Amino acid sequence: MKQNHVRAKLKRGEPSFGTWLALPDPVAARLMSGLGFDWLTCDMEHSGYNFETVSHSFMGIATGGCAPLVRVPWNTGENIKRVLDIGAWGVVVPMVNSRAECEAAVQHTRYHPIGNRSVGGQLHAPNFGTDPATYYEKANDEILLIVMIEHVDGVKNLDAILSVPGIDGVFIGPNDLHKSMGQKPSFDSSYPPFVDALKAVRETAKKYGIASGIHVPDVESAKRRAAEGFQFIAVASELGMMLAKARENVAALGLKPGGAAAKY
Ligand code: 3PY
Ligand code: MG
Repeated sequence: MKQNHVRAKLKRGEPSFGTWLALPDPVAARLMSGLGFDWLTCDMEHSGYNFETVSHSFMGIATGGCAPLVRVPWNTGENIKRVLDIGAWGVVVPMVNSRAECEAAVQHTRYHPIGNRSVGGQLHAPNFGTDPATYYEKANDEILLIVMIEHVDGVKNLDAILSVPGIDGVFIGPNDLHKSMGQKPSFDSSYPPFVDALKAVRETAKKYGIASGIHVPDVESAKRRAAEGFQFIAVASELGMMLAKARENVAALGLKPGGAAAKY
């Protein structure tokens, strides 16, 4: 069975850079997979991805040597079981605000004796280059489980959440976190409760021997967060990168949004 290089890197204390996939498109996923990112996360929470488009995208991602991950739409057994059964190497679980919610994520993700994931599915074993029997034996050691802290309630309960056995890391959603603090959604700010929360997440993760991570909008912020000690770092999304480059080209040509359509 293939080793999950992302989980191994995080366990060794190294940073791991990837990006979000927001276009529910297997062709885009295939093309993104060969660029050198450690992992690609299909975002089922905030995009049009469904189980079918995720499973098709995984085929391309696996070919490119990237780890195929999914952010599930919500922390439910059905979501987590189905993305793992179609071949995810790991799950990112949004909005985990309490110990009970974190324990539920572990139960959904891990097979007996750690959790109660049901046995079944066809695509998990081939996506790890193995047979089902080996997959069932080794999945608990290879599947990456990352819980998201993105609400003030999660920050309040950090110790209770991050001490749950069976999780590999914690990932900060800075936009939701700002929103829960009554601030405008943003990837970064100098708002003191936000800055303190990031430090608390990093230090609490370290205390419990798990990796911390965060979503950033660009490479400069990715490097800065890695230098601070964050390890699981998501740099924007394929859609964000496409639009940023397109905007740059449009501006360089002196065009304005809607200008071309209005003329012709
Ligand atoms: C957030 O910023 O809220 C996120 O969920 C980023 O992935
Ligand atoms: Mg969020």
